Amino acid sequence: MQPSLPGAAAPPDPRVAERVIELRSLLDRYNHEYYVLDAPSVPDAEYDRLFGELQALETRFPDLRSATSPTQRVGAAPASGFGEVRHTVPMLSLSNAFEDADVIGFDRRVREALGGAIGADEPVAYTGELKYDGLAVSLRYENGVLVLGATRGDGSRGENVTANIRTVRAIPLRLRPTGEMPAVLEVRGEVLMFRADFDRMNQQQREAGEREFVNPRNAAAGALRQLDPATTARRPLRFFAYGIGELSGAAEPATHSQLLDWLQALGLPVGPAREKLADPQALLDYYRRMLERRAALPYEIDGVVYKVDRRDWYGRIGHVARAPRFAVAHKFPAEEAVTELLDIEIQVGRTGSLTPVARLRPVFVGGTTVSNATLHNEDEIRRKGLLIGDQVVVRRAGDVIPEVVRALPERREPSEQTDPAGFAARYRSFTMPAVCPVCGSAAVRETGESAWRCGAGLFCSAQRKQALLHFAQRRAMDIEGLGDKLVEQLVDADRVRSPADLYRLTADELAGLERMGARSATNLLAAIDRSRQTTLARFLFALGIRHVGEEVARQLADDYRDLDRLMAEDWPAVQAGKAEIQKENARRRPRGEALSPVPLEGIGPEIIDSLQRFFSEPHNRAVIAELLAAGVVPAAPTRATDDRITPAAAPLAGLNFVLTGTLPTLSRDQAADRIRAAGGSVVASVSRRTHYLVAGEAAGSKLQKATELGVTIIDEAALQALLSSTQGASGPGNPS
Ligand code: I6G
Repeated sequence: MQPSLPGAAAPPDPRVAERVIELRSLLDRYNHEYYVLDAPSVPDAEYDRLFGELQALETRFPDLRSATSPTQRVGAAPASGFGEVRHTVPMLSLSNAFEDADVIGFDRRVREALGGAIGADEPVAYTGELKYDGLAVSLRYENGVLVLGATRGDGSRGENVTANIRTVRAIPLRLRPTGEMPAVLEVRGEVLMFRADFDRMNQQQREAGEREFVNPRNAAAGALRQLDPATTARRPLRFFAYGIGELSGAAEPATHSQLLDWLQALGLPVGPAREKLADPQALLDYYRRMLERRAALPYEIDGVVYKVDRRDWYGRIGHVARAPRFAVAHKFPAEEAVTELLDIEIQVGRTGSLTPVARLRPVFVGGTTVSNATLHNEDEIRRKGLLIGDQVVVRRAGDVIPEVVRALPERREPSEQTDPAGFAARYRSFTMPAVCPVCGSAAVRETGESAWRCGAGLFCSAQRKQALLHFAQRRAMDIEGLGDKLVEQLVDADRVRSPADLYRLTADELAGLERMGARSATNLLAAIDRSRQTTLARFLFALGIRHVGEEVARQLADDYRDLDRLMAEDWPAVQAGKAEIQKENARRRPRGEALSPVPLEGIGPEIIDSLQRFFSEPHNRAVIAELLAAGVVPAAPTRATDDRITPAAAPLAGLNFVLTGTLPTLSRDQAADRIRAAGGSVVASVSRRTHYLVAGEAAGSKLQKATELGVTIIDEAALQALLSSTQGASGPGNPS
């Protein structure tokens, strides 16, 4: 029975009341699919439409209102402060492990505490969970209804933030009925903000000229402490449950993994990467796997948590101070550190972009020593108010290039106010140079672009070096051994001006270079020779055409299958033809008529423009001619349907895939490689021609589009099953 707001009376028409109940249950279901199952089945617009309908009915018939209605999340008026909440079961903190040895020690202490309850060689089973970087809260449900939300505070007393907690759509206002509904259940977990939501929110702050938030954790904490719940409601908060406090009126699950499953069944979001781990070695393996996945997760984590799985052992294992001895947080290396900005230099990129790079006092962060970090562009430097000489926060997350996140102006000494001369001697502002620091050509900033560019193209030796490195990289022509030191020498000595010159190098010439013995020279020449046999896709990617990444190159190769055809293309005509078909399809779509296939789908006007510009440049055509004359053979792609490929070798022949979100074990590149190896195609965007959308965690708009178009959505496990099928697969049926 749902509690009603005071003054509720019998509904005027039973059909209205029925519709209100139906709408609430639909909206609860869609919320659950979105936040708990991570698999939305309707687009946001549909949710908003139903929400609007419910709101309208509740406004017209106030007696039908209910405190647990999805429309009643922002109910309370702004408060003047937060009341205090005493936690009946204390909210514990976790002790930390930093080294492998700490984890081994944790397991040893658990075993010692268990004494005779476990055999000498019998392993203790644990659960591994992610340690989300957010704010711990306790949610009290009475008879399935959320009645209280509190912060952790000092573990014994926190603040009553119920009105704000109610605005978090990931937190159910009512638990889903599953078996016994507990009379009291206190759910413990973390309120956090996803990275993409945080970036979007900061973008809005910037556009509104407001202060930006420092990081997702601070933004989440700040949002929960707003006195006006309407403000909290505008902040995109999420929640993951990881434990319980008080429980009565239902049996307590015997293990922590069962507890997490139960919480999820009750409608609470539980973190996805939880695993049962059999022994200390499994704990360490889990740590390393999660560390690798860290940067790809849609939210920040600062480590993993191991807990003894059997809950009936907790009493016996006990606590030290405020931390349980049956659990430990294994922390990842910090991703942020403070150091000094020594200077700002300019790096010239492959396409001439001039990127300011921070030279830093070396600092250990994210597991390595960092002494350079990108500053992106001059607007970013200005926005962050950086001065050379500042103390700055540096961030290195996973394999991502380190970046300067912000300055710490509060640490500037002397102060500009009290000692302007001393300040000017100590801190300098940065201005973009008017010329390219490498070749001296004028630097230009095109309208609408944030980057300055050196316009000299391949006449600029820095661009030439970058272009050669791009050409030789593994995913392009794959010339092993042609690294930056070598390219630098070859370009500086003017021995290599274009990629075609690489194919004219001799062993004698190479052997004269620094760090190049006769053996390395022979190996390099062999690698250069091997690269002559390549694919059209790799060749197109290697040319370094602006906006033509690997995926686009592959699609061009698939569609044209021949370099001459591609080079002879009339790009403005392609552009016009595409626009015409898209317009016609837009007319047909609402009428439900069959749509015409769009040529080069997913390749937009910016890319087509770039292709037009590249191929109309005589210099580029000359380089291609020289490469072909030097014996480079860009082979047409083998059609998955070619009779040389048997169905067993190409189970995914003729099928189009789109990948989205984070898959549990494969990176998107790995998944794409496997699909292609099995004869399938991977394209960037979802269309009616897509057969499967492979969706992982935090899939976004592609998932929504696939749902709208009725494309079959599968997870990684289903993809693996398709990959391992030896029958010629037929599509799931939706596209023709
Ligand atoms: O099981 C857990 C997962 C994640 C946790 C936890 C956590 O922090 C983000 N934190 C605590 C304090 C406990 N378990 C007890």
